[in-house]
Amino acid sequence: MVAVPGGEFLMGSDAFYPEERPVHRVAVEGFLIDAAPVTVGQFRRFVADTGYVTVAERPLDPALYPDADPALLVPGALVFRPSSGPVDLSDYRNWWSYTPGACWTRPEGPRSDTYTRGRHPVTQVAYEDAEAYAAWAGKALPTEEEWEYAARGGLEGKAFAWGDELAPGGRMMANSWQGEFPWQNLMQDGYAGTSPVGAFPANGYGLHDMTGNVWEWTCDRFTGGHERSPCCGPPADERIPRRIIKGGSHLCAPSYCLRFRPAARQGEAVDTSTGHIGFRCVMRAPRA
Ligand SMILES: [Ca+2]
Repeated sequence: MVAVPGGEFLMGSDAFYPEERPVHRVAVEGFLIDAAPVTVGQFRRFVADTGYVTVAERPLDPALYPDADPALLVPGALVFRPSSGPVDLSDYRNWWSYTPGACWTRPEGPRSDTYTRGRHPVTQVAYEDAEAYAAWAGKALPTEEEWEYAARGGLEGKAFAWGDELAPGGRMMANSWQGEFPWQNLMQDGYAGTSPVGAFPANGYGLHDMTGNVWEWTCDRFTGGHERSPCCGPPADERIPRRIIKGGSHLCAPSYCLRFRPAARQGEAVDTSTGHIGFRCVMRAPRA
């Protein structure tokens, strides 16, 4: 883990999406934070130690999903599938599909695996899965304020975790999506999906993959009412509580969804597991 010194910072951004406004000054106490998202390998040790079964691996209770097709009430998760060409960008179903059998060991469904992805961020983890891992590790999930403060790496008011330029000197600084979403993934950053943690430069605090690669759960409830960006997944079901996710992912296309930035935020339903959401943990000093 990396020690992040306490201090004040400008949180949010007035330059991008409404849910990030207004910029406001926030004070944060020092804390420790994982240098990278929790990996598949680390999550594997947690499951081996505890026998934990993730939300995506459990049967769904029909009482909780009265409107759902019973055929879909089987264990599974949301899987991204690129379209074969341009599609209606307002309909998430053009690239997201609920896939029976998809889970953290099989992120794209039963025919996929993670044998070569031990150092990639774990995905297909719902909020309570992240919480359970954190508790096992003797850690906690970050608040949104802690997360954004850490992601900024000591820079003040910059668009990205490394400054204001998207690709300084032509260098890709995070795993996002280059090309036309959701069909043309040019992979100028070298990766079509997730990437091994640490494949991109660390920020000013020595933290890797704070932005891009996978969105990360925070412990803060999302109470805003903004329209969810369809690239990030299904629209909110008001009956399901939401938590704030931060950092954007390998599916963030600058032409469509410029959210691999410290200020970017979305509200994610706590029961959602997808291939572009993971998490990292923090440790706080005990209060006297
Ligand atoms: Ca990429």
